[in-house]
Formats: sequence, structure tokens, C-alpha cells
Amino acid sequence: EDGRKLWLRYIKVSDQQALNRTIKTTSNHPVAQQAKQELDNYWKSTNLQLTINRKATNLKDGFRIQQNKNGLELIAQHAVGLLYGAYHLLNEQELGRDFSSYQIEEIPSFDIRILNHWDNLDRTVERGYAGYSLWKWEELPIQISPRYEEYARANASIGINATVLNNVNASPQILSSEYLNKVKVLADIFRKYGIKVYLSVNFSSPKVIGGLKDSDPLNKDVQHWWKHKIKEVYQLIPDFGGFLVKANSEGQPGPQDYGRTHADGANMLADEMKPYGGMIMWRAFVYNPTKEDRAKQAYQEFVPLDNQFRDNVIVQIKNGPVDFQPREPFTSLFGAMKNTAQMIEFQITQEYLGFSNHLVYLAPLFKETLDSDTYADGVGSTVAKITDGTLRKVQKSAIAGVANIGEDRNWTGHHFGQANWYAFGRLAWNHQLSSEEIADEWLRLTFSKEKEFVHTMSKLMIDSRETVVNYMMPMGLHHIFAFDHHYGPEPWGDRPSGRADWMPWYYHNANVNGIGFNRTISGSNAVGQYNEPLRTIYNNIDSCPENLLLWFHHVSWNHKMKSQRTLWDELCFYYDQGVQEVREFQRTWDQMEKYVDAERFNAVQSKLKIQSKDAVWWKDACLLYFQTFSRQPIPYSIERPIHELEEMKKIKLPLKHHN
Ligand code: BDP
Repeated sequence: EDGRKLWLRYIKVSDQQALNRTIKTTSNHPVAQQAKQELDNYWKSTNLQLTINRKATNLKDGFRIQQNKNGLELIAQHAVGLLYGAYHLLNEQELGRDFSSYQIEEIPSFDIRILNHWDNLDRTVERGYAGYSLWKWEELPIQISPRYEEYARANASIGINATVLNNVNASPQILSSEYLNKVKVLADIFRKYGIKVYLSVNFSSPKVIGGLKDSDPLNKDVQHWWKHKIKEVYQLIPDFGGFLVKANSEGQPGPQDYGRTHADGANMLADEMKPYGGMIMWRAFVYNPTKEDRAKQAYQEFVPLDNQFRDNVIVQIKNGPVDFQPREPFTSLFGAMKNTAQMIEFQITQEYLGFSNHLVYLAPLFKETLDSDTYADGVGSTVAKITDGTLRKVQKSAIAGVANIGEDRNWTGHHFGQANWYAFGRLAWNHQLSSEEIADEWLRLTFSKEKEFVHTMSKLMIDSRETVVNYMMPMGLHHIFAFDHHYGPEPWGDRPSGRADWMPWYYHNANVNGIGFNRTISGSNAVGQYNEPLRTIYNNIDSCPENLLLWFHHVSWNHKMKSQRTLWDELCFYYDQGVQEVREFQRTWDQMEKYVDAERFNAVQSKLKIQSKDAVWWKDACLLYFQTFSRQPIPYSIERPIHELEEMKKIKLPLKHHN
């Protein structure tokens, strides 16, 4: 049991069971045939009729299941809806549902539910912790790994319908004819599962692989180059999804290199894509080492461009304004552009959450942002409703997750990393699902249906997000990671030659007076980018939620917290709490041994040991370092440090950030 089967553990029907029911469809569409095939293989319950009803326009990608006189009928407007309905039925069967009076209608929350792979052409994966890339470029287009289809099936089973194959720090080579022919093979495999392929493109491609003198979006030759390239792409892949672009961000080229705006760049590509129905996903992850607070820069750059983007452009915005931290407020840009389609980008891979060593269930993090009220169009303007098309009509709504998938046998490195891939898909399908419901389903499909196991582990999973916040960065602390690889703590980190906004001190601002980033009106005024009442709530130290306190305020060490502890004592308390919680996870998991196969049990047990050690490392590093400013004792009720600060400063991990 190596975890390769993920949550897809259906058991084949016996010949007898197959005789007891019929499965029919009138559609020859390959995707409908795929749905039928899955049901032929695994469906045991009742007769099933699969129907495509073109008039059921309200169903779009969704489906309805209802009783008919012979059994159950699964209805969809398109073949892909039948496929989603088939997996739905199989999962329900696995979960032991009674189908005697079964009736349900499911319609996805977002139109485009997309994974972003940060996979390089040399098969390293930027911020990937599950081995090399799944895409064996050197073997394609001739040799085909069985995992391509397994991958597509797993995604389809949770409703994911699109994938960006390559890193946002894109090699121009991906658009060479040689690579496009490889991409085509993957697209052909994924199509049967309703998955469209997208590519990240490098804005300098016309110059680098096209041999043009520049890549200025207003240069006619450049436009011409893109027109031809896009034509070539669609000749190979008629249902190609579109491009994802990281431009003028962290050293990537972009339209600003030629004095043009993000809108100029995005629109030029969008115009060439338009005839084919392709999309441009344009990232808003932009910041420069200026005096301006990094957390404010995306808003400042993009809000003035509102109204200027074509309707097949969608601005892709990270959930938080800095960078996928354990906890951030939502990015103020959500809702701030009234006439621009916006999508959210989550990070499923745990760049800032202990890689694939720490058990951190991300649904609560995803939900926290999706459910945040931006107040952009009055009360109830949640990030979910801003991005899913409820409040603002968009051509296509979308949601992206940076994939945590690699070549490892179990796909995600940590067995519980699979839950984050699963949770992303489920929330993209239905953002109203609770984290508990998703954990519960996933545990039952993946590990065991024993009540005791599911109940215990679901609670552990739900708690795990707050736990990582506690031992890494409680109360709104952020980005105090070791330089570049972002695994361990380095609150002391400094490189005289490096960019200030890549240094931990830029974010924590610890000194003898206190700690935290003053983003109030008297500081960087990032609070000014939020709508009322949030602006006032965040600006005031007494009303600011304590879990974001040090995000918005520089707070004195003796500040009284709601618990009546001083800030310093509270900080110590949280770090210690995080450590205690991971130790509790270990105890809990050990008690689950009887429910889990030995291989997966041992693998998770070992990972929890690493997580426990790391939690202590985080606690000791941060408390001993911040203590040099607070100059106060660590409360005596708390476990004593076991490391020396100077020793920890010397730790160098052999981790490399592949760019
Ligand atoms: C940061 C990563 C970096 C990515 C960048 C991005 O550290 O590797 O290239 O985000 O999203 O989180 O573009």
C-alpha cells in the first residue's frame, strides 16, 4: 500500500453484480463513454441511464441524478457532466449511501477549476516536494507514462477541468514546435477526462525563440508572431485553454520593459486568443523593492487598470497580499476592480508550510479566504462571490491551485498532502462545502470508514492549520523563513546585499519596543486599501483580530492581549502550544495504527516525528531570537528551549530553490 491509488479505491463489480443491473447511454462522446466505462467497472447498485439533455442549460458542467422507472437517471447538458456524475455516484456508493430515493443536483461554483504546475522542462519542480515532474518531456511524444491518465482521472474525479503544465517562471522553449508536439500528447490523454491544457508563457518568447528584435506588445511583428504561434497551438490542440502569464514580477520580462502596461500586454495576447475562445490568466503577483509596503503593490499597480482588460482576460490574484503565508488577510485587490474578472490563486504545495514533511490540511485556509467579506459591493461580498461570478458577471469564473503533485509513488510526498489536492478540487466544485465534510469524505475514501478513525482524524486535520500557524508564525507574523528555500525559521536572516523585501526583519520589525508591521494609517496605510468597516477594524489595535495583530500593527512587548497575558507571554504561549499540538498529533496517530495499513501508518508516523522536531526548532529559534529584543523571560510554565540561538543560526539546509 503505497498510496498511489489516492482516494480512488473502488472495487470491481463481480460478474453476478454486473448481471443484476444495466448501464445505458445514448451518447458516443468519448467523455460519456469514459463515464460509462467507470460505471461498468465499479457500479453495483441499480440500473442507470446516462442522458445528455442539451436543453438543461442550467446544469452547464453539472449534473442531476433522479429516479426513473427503471432505476436512476443521470442527466447532464454535456458529456463532462456525466463523467462528474459517474464519479459522484461511485463515491456515494463507497460512502455507503442508500440510493432508493436518491435525488441530487450539482452545479460547480467556478467554470474553470485549474491546477498550476510549477514544473520546469528539466523536470525539477519549483516549490515541489514530491519528486520530479510527472511530465517526462525527454520521452514525449513517443513514450507515454501510465501516470498521465491516472493523473487526469484523479482530477476528473474531483471536478478539476484544467491544468497549466509548466512553471509560471516559464521557459520560452515550451512554445517551440518541438515542445508543443509533446504538449499535444498530454492534451489528447486529458481530453477524455474533460481536462483542458493551458501553458505558462514567457513574455519575451518572440525575441528569444522568434528571433525578433524585441517583445514589445505594440510592435506589429510581435503581434504577428503571437498570432502565428497561437494558430500553431490550436492546430495541434483545438480545445487548448489559454496562457498563464507572470510578467514584470520577480525579474520576469513583461510589457513594462517597453513602457507598456499590464493591460497592454494582456490585451495583445487576448486579442490573438479570442478567435479560438482561449483565455489569458494574467498574474497580479507583482512587487518591487521600493519604499512602498510590498503588501500594497498589487493593488496600486492593478486598480488603475480596471476597465481596460479584454473580457477573455482574468487577473489571477494570490489569496494573501504577500505570499502564501501560514496566515494572511485576503488580498485587498479582491473586489477593488469593478470591471475586471478576477480569480483566486491558492498554493496547494506547502512552500511555506513545512513542505511535504508537515501534516497541514489546507481546506480551513482556503475557506478562510473564500469566506472573507471584502464589503466591495456591500455586506456579504465575500471573496468567493466576487470571484465565482455571483456578484459580478464574468465571461468565465475561475480558481487556481499551485499543484503539490510529483513523481513520488503517492503523488504528494506526504500521504496527507493528497487531502489538499482533493480539498482544492472539492472547493473549486462547491465552495460551500465545509472543511469537515471534505476531510470526512477524503478520510473514508482514502483510509478507512471506521467511525472512530474518521472522527479522530478529521478533528486532527481541521486543527492542523492553526497548529502550523502557532509554531511558525502566530498572531499575524509572516515571512520569517530561512532565505530562499522557506523551510525553517530565520527571523534573524539578513543579507546586506539582498533585497529588503526578501528579509525577515522587513516583516517582523522586532526591536526593543515591540514587534510587527505597522500597516495602519500611521504606518504604510495598507489598511487604507480595505473597504469599511474593515479599514477601521484593522486600523485599531483593539478591534484588529488578534490572529492578524502583527500583520497590521507594531505592538509593544507589554501590550495586554485579550487573554490578559502580555504580548511577549502570549507569543511564547502560542509557540509552545504549536509544539504541544504536534506532540498530540503523534499520540493520536499512534492510536490509529489498528485502522491503517502498516506502510502508510509508518510513513505518516515518521513524518510526524520530523514535524515535531521542526516545531521545536521553530519555537526555540523564534523565541530565543525575539527574546533578545523583549528582554523578558520565557514564562516558566512553558517548556525550556533545547537549542542555542547561535547554533541555530549556523544551520544550513541543503535545499535548493530551482528557478
Ligand atoms: C513565490 C515562490 C516563487 C514563485 C513565486 C510566484 O517563492 O518560487 O515563483 O511565488 O508565485 O511564492 O511567482
